[in-house]
Amino acid sequence: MEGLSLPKDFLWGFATASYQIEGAPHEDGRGDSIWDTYCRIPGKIADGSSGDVACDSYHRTAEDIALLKECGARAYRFSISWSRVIPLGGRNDPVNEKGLQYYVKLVDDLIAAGIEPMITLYHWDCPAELDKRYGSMLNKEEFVKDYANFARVMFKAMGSKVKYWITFNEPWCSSILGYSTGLFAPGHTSDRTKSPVGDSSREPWIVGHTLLLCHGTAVKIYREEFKAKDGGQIGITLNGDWAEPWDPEDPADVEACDRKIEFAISWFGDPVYFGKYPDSMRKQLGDRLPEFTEEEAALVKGSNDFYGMNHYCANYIKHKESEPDPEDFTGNLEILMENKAGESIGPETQSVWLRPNGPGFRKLLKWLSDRYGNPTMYVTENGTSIKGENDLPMEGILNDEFRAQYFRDYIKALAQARCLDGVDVMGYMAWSLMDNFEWAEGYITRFGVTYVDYEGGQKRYPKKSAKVVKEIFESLIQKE
Ligand code: PNW
Repeated sequence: MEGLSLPKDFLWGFATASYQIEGAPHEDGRGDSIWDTYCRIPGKIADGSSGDVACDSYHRTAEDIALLKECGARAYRFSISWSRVIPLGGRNDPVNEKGLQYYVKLVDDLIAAGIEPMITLYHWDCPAELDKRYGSMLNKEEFVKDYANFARVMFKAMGSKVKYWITFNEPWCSSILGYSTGLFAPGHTSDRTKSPVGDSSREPWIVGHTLLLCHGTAVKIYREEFKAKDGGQIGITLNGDWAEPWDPEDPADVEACDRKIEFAISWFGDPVYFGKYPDSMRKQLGDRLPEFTEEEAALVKGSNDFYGMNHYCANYIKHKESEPDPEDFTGNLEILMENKAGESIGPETQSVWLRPNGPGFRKLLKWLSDRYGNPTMYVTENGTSIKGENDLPMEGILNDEFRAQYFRDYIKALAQARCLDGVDVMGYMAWSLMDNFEWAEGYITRFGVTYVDYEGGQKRYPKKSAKVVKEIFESLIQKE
């Protein structure tokens, strides 16, 4: 990484999410989330598993913190299980002091260990009761108030200690995977072979709108009631892949690349920075995409103190000649792994959607920085699975050179974006601190820099990549 460096106060570490690591689904009064109920539906999770035990982090925060120290992390991004803190979820429902104290102690212990906590308020585990009561995110009037109450409970409990708040992790996934493809909880889709309810032509756009209003409302609360005394920052984390044209000579493919990123990222990014949805989305979706009232637009516009970026891979994009399908959420295009010349965008991994392509990370950082006026950015997730990793013996899993190379390529791309392209990226959280419950793929797919032995009492063993990430940052970060 010759000639590249990162500033002294660059924040780096690892990320996890509550449902993926905690286990203890009924302990100390925790209520069900939509992932608890979803996992109970036969056929939804590839290996028939659930997050009931996962990494058992509810009982092992001391081990997790020791692991973070060993990995050299400066920061730890984790999320709050809303139904641990407010088991039924609503604004008039009781707060579960024991559940709340789990997170207060985690934050205290992290700080005592010299590790900066970065909190995601919502990483997909919506209290199941809110879905039952009123359809959760499909009902913006109710859901915004309940989310706002939850956010305020958290700001009050630990605002003086936590300097980085993320309102939502990847609203695209909540909306599209939860309400269009039906791959994630609550599993709505128009495909009646998969779900008895859902309308993929409308619901994802309604859900996205609700999430934006929740974000705007939480940020307003934080800024009005907490920011001055607590001095922290708040933002939303958006996910999206880089897009390369299938045929670089075809202007329609080149244009489709921007449209792809707009449908994935600017769907949320444009309202947060400009107070409106992208024109490309309005054009294709018409009145199926909700309109912002003036008041809503004002609430959402300017609501990021920083840009939270989750990024994993790149795709080739080919435009379509046909009229867009009402269920289309991509921007009416084809997403391909090979270009016109038959070149692969990157090697296969265990995740069908994930093909590593380091240079694409640099390009997307620049694309986002240009579009949103050079905001301060924190990469809040980046990492990879490895094809067949789970079938290897333990020694093979620990020697994860493929993942180590991924991190070399991607962190180099980040340093280039910062040093050569002027992107103000100030943090990086690798996904993930440890192998964990990979949603619909269960435990088959591993993303950790630490091996978790699910048969051996959830014991943790750092892989090669943990050491490599540490070495990369130690060599890149300026000493003076
Ligand atoms: C992210 N896709 O999810 C999540 O934030 C993590 O919880 C998750 O474990 C990690 O990435 C790895 O999957 C994604 O289908 C899930 O494009 C699916 C997609 C993207 C991100």
